Parts: sequence; structure tokens; C-alpha cells
Amino acid sequence: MIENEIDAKRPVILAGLDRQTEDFDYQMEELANLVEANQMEPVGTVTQKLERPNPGSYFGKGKVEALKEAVEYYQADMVVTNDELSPSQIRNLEAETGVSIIDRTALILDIFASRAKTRTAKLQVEIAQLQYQLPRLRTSMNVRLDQQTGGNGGSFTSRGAGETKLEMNRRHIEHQIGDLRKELAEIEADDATRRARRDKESIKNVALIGYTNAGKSTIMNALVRRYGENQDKTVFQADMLFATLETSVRKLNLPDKQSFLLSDTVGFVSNLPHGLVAAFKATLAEAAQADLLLQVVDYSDPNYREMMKTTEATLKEIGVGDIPMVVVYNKADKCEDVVYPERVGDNLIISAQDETSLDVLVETVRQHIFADLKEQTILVPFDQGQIVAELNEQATVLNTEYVETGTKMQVVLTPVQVGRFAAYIVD
Ligand SMILES: Nc1nc2c(ncn2[C@@H]2O[C@H](COP(=O)(O)OP(=O)(O)OP(=O)(O)O)[C@@H](O)[C@H]2O)c(=O)[nH]1
Ligand SMILES: [Mg+2]
Repeated sequence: MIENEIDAKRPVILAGLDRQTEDFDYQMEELANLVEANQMEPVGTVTQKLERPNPGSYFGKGKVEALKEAVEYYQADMVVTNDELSPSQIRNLEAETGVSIIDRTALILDIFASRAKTRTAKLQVEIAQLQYQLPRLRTSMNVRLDQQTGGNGGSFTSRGAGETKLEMNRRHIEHQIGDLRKELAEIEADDATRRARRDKESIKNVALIGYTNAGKSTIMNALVRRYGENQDKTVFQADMLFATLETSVRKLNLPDKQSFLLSDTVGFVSNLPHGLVAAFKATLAEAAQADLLLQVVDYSDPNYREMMKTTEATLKEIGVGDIPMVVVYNKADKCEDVVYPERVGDNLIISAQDETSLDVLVETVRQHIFADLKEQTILVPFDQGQIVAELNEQATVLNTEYVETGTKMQVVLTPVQVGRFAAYIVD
């Protein structure tokens, strides 16, 4: 019995303004998924066809009444709105319905907070949460957010008594944000140093990006198991929204000795809160500086086109511009009548669970990032064995023979390597 009670998910009503845009149904479906991702259960939906939210109560008067009835009928104890709410809208809706009201932004922040594991992710989420709180501080609240799931629901609330307390809270939060930003900046400086060092080594960087739950981490892991410098260094993958909150970078060594770095990044969702996008900008720096983007798409999801639009809009928001991109239509095994692996122009239809698909994926990546490779003949005098060792280590050596004047090698070099070994090139 007790177990049942613990397992029971909080019943939640979804509320949304239907502005008659074509993606409204998708938005509401996504909201339901987000609610489920936060261990709650959507039990009903109330929508209103309205161009603009009512400034005082989000919905119009009659609809607020309908919302109240839905709450009672379904015995819901929370309402989640699809749009961001002002403090007074929250206050009024709570007074009318008698239950907690949270908006989409608060919900996403809450999910991120419960998923964040590393220091960086925690800092980023905490900053975004505090920023969300700041304009919403109130002197009195009848919200019982401490009853929310996840144990961190109280984080976007604040109880004060009177103006002075409010001002104190505000200053306290501003201080907190400052401190957290400082700590984050120190970590980011380290990351930037590491990236700069890698750039000098001229190793190519490929980033997996895309909508949450598309299969980015699954692809990363499949490739790490095959080619990873350390094959045990897999990342967390799971059937849930926002499984990944951290960028992970792995070095992959292909059998012909060409290497590249693959990064797995945080997934996107539509209307990702601005504060969160800003906070995660640094995490996404790997994507912003990649030589090639692999946009992973869940091809089996009926909403995949909207998800691609969301991804492209988010990339724009984080300032990822002119990077070549291959769209990887993944999960083809879940689609009916779809042949895979298949190339469609520059893009691919694959399944991350299929070995042949992974071959095609790697070949495509190789063609993109190693397009500027050149085959060269090199002659290294016998007294410079370290050059031979270096070539064996870093380049694709097609053939080696020993001639009178030294070691003669047929190698495939990057433009940078052509510069470095110029003295030995005999073509
Ligand atoms: N059937 C099938 N399932 C897949 C495929 N690729 C991934 N999955 C499953 O989809 C779910 C999500 O995969 P992840 O790799 O964690 O997705 P992600 O894109 O990293 O998601 P976030 O980290 O949340 O952004 C997991 O349950 C995977 O096992 C595929 O090609 N076919
Ligand atoms: Mg992931």
C-alpha cells in the first residue's frame, strides 16, 4: 500500500493557449512528455483559442472556470501551462483553482535540476533557476511548491514577509548568481584551454546535436565501443527527455589511423528557456567550434519535422552558424517500410542499432572531415627515426620501404601535416 503511494505520480492538468498555429498540437504533446519526464502524470488538457493571454489570469474568465472544474474532476494537484506566466497570472490562477500552477519554463528547469549530476551542469541549471526566480519574487505566496516532486520544487519559490524581506531576497539571489557565475567561469576557462590545445594538434571535431531522445548518446556509445581510444568510456543513454546535460568528448581512432573527436551534447526541446540556453552556451561551445555537425533526428517520431525546426532555431540562438551539417535520420528500424542504411543526398537514414548503418555513418564523416587529405611520398634519412615514428603514429601509412638513402613511405597527410613534414616530401 505504502509503496503504491510512493509510486503514484502526481496528476497534472495541461493548459495551453491555441493561437491557431500549425505546431500547437505538437507543443501540447511535447508538454505532456515533459510532464512525464518529471515523474508526473498528465490527466487532462484545457485549451483556449486566444491570440494573447489574458494579462491577469492567462485564460479568459469562463476558461478559468473550466480549468477549475477539470482540476476538481481529475483530482489534479497541479496545472502546467504551455506559456510562461507572470507572477500575477500565477497568483490569480492559484487562487481560482486552489492548486499549484507552474509554467513550461519552470517545468523544464525542474527536469534539468533533477538530471544535473556534474558540477558544471548543476551550476548552469542553478543560475538559470535563480534568474527565472528573480523577476518572480513575491511578498506572499500561497503556493505549496515544496510538495512538488523531485525534492527541488521549492527552488523556484520564495517566502518573504514585506517589502524589506523582498529586497533582501533579491539582493541575496543576485549575489548567489554572481558567485555561481564566477565558479562556472573558472571551469569554462579550463575547458577553453583544453580546446585551444586540441586545435593546435589540428584534430577534427565532429559534434552530435539534435532534439532530445533522438539517439545522440547511443550513436556516440556505438562508435566509442568500436573506435574509442578508451572503449569503456561510454556515456549515459536512456529513453527519457534530457538524458544528457553535459558535453562529452571522445577521441576515436579509425583503423587507418585517422582520428577525430566526437562530442555528444545536450538535447533540445522547443521553447527551451532563454536563461537555460544562455547557461548552456559554454557547454555547447564544442558544437559551435565543430568541423562537422551530425544532426540526429528520431525518424520514427511523427513530429520529426517540427523537432528539426526546433533544433535549427536553437542552433541559431546559441550562435552556431556556418558549420557543414549532415542530417542523420535515426531509428529507421522503428519505421515501417523504410530502407536503411541509405544516403539521401548529403544525409543518412540509419539505425544506431545496426552495424552496417554505423559503417555508412563513419564513411560519411570521413569523407567530410578528411576531404582535404593528400597522398604523399616521403623520404626520411635513417638518422631521423623519430620522424618515421611520428608518421606511423599520426598519419595513414600506406607503404614503407627501405632504400639506400633512408625510409621511403607512402602516406596520407592533412594540410597541416604536409606543412610539418614538407622537408621530407619527395614528390
Ligand atoms: N529502436 C531504436 N532505438 C534507438 C535508436 N537510437 C537510440 N535509441 C533509443 O532511444 C533512446 C534515447 O537515446 P539516447 O541516445 O539517450 O538519446 P539522446 O539523443 O542522447 O537524448 P538526450 O541525451 O536526452 O538529448 C534510448 O532508449 C535508445 O536506446 C535506434 O536507432 N533504434
Ligand atoms: Mg544523450
